[in-house]
Amino acid sequence: MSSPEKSNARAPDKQGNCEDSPLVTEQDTIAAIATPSGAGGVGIVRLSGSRAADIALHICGGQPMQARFAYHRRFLDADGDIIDDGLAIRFVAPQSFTGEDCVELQGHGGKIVLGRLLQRCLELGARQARPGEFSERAFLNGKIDLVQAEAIADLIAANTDAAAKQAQASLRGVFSGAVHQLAGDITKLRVYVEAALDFPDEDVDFLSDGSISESIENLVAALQVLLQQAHEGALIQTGAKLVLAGKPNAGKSSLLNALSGDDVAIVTDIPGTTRDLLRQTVVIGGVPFQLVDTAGLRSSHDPIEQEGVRRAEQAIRDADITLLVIDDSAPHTAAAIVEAQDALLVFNKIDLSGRNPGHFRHHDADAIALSVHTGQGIENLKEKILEKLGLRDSAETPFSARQRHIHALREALSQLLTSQQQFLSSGAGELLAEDLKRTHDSLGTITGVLSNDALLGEIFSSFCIGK
Ligand SMILES: Nc1nc2c(ncn2[C@@H]2O[C@H](COP(=O)(O)OP(=O)(O)OP(=O)(O)O)[C@@H](O)[C@H]2O)c(=O)[nH]1
Ligand SMILES: [Mg+2]
Repeated sequence: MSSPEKSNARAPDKQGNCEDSPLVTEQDTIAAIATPSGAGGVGIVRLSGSRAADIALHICGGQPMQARFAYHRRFLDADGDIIDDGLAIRFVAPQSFTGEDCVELQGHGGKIVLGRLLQRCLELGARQARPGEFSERAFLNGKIDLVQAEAIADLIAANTDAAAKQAQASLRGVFSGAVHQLAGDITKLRVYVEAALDFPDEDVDFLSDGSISESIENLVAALQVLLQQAHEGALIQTGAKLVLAGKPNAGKSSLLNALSGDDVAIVTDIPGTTRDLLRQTVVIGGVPFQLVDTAGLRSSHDPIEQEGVRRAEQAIRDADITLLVIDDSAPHTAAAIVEAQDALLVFNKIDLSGRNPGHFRHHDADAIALSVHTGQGIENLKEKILEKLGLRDSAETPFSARQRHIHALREALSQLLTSQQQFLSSGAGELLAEDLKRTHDSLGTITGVLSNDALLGEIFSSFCIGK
């Protein structure tokens, strides 16, 4: 069970406005198997809600349990037959993960045993929990905010060390803390602006003393840093899509094999070997990448190859980063490079062309010279990929984030920049006050200070059951 250090969210009312509303108490008691399906040494059934203790008391043969003590108990069915034996631990509201009365029944990790134990909980009046419902209740009861709830799911889903470490940081409240700090600074500025508007007859003209412009500038800078960190934090969680594109025979499939350290793609010296997209997950610098190998780009009358090229072009449009692989041992023209736009150019086969390995600039584009055959330049390529995505060192990214947070931060930044421009050109405090409020509201959606049922449904439905 997670116990976040910070608790910032308030329970939202029906309009989704959370400030100063009382704790939400759900009346029904939920139950779920909290451990993964399959065999395990221990399996846990979790109960949360006002009847949790009562239901557990029945299952455990009526012997009372003090909160936060582990009791060795027999778990009984309706006829008094033993389903299993194990540990029962009771948590009393609000000192539990969900903020409600909770019980954990820790038995043996078998499908049948846990299924019967859950069934008994349902017979005694509990309801099967929906995916993420325990975390949702923790959020609604103000135990964790939305970022922390999302971090729990990200921590469970993490498949690299960096992703797990950063999700853990968000769960501790590192990201939320940064958002609150920024929201606090905006509040101070709003108070200052409102005061200046309310007392226009004061000797000092607050609106033109320069401190407002300075504060907005500082806020913009802080928001830009947070946005960059969130961008990195999201990429490390979800991974980036990297597409290998280029003319037939350039060595795209060979590079896919080299980066994944596996012989996943067919390589031949026949141009047009790869016809379809081939995907492979590879970790580079702690960041998971989905590598996509594509059909060589050329015009063809073969309908299969035409479709392959169409898919390749679509993959390039969807990519976070594209490597345009060029055969440096064959004649290549600037045309291929123009096509690349902001792709990273990879000049392959330098074992034949004799070019030095490593980074160089080519027609104002970043280029890497390498040889898949000798391995020279491959490390330079990995570094450049991370640098291009703003991920020089994944270990320095302070927290995990999601696309939802990035959208909200972008919105907040654009509102702030608009307010800055308007204020500089007109000096009108009323408009500034309004824009600052909107910026504040955008930040509020991140931690869930402002939220609605649709958003919550979308977030929590993607959780696993029992969390
Ligand atoms: N000498 C040399 N040959 C290479 C290198 N990389 C790839 N090749 C050769 O180039 C040929 C084409 O390689 P592939 O990886 O199949 O090229 P591709 O870009 O995937 O080609 P298509 O699938 O046809 O689009 C093969 O014979 C590879 O062995 C390299 O670094 N040096
Ligand atoms: Mg290929």
